[in-house]
Amino acid sequence: MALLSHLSALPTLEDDLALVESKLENAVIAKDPYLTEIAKHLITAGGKRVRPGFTIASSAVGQSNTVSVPDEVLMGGVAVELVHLGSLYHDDVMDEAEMRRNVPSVNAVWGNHTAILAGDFLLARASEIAASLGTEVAALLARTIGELCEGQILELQSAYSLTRSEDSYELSIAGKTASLLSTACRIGGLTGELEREVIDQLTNFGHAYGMAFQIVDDILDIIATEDQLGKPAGNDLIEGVYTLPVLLALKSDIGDQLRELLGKELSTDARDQALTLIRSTDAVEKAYARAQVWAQKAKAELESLPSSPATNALFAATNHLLERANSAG
Ligand code: GRG
Repeated sequence: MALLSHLSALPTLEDDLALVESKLENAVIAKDPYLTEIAKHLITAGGKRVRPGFTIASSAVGQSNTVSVPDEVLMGGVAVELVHLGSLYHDDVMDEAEMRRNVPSVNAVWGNHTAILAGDFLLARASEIAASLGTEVAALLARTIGELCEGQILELQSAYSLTRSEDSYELSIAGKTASLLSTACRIGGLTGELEREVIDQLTNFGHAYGMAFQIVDDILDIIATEDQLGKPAGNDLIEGVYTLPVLLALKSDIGDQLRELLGKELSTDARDQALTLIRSTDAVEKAYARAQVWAQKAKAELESLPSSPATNALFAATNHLLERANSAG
């Protein structure tokens, strides 16, 4: 819960997230206990719950009193986290990942076919909950699932490409990551019945935060230690996913040396050489500056929102994001 545990600005968040937790477990009960166990696997494994946290905080923007949020908001958070979970089940199949949230991945335990179907089951439950929250929420979540797929497909299309552009990178992370964070906030605003203008500002906040979030994640893959990541650094390089720090390093003095190593499958030795090369440039610093620009945009949206404990909590979350990248490595 590292990203949210410091959100003392919103004292009710912890209790609300505990309610989300039991609602999540209830939401994935299937007729067959076998499917229930698989669908619960990553829920009980943990996760930061950033998205439901943002749904809850967004719904409370402008409220001076800190009371627990209504059930509709909590269920909105549950629907968003279920989509996130479904995408992780599918992502781990695509990456042949062995671990997720510090436990063996669903595909590693039950195989690819079961992992895909269980991921579909989570999306189905998310859709059912979204439908109970109204047509607008249902349509929004459906559109967001489409955006996740579009972002991911774009990333696949440029796998191992040394000519991947920064624009293509941005478009991909907008779809695969920022869209769901933005929707988490929008659903908080919608289920909290906030004013349209505020809902739009929260949506923009979530998008900008999500862009910074993914850039920081991509920086960590280059600079963090295996201990900090729970997996070896440079995993994206192994998968041929060339993220912003890599694209910036390709433009630097060592660009030609890096190009020699990349563009194909990598041995662990070649990955380590590539990491050393990238770290020797100012690419990480430049990528961090880009994350800072998005974080500033996120905070600018919050500045025009009514001040409240929830607004302060979203501010704190944005600042904490940048500290994460600063303290790694
Ligand atoms: C079926 C919805 C669906 C999508 C299919 C596979 C796919 C298309 C999209 C993958 C999207 C993806 C995994 C994006 C990465 C998002 C991301 C930054 C994940 C890590 O999020 P955290 O750090 O993880 O919030 P925890 O475990 O804390 O929840």
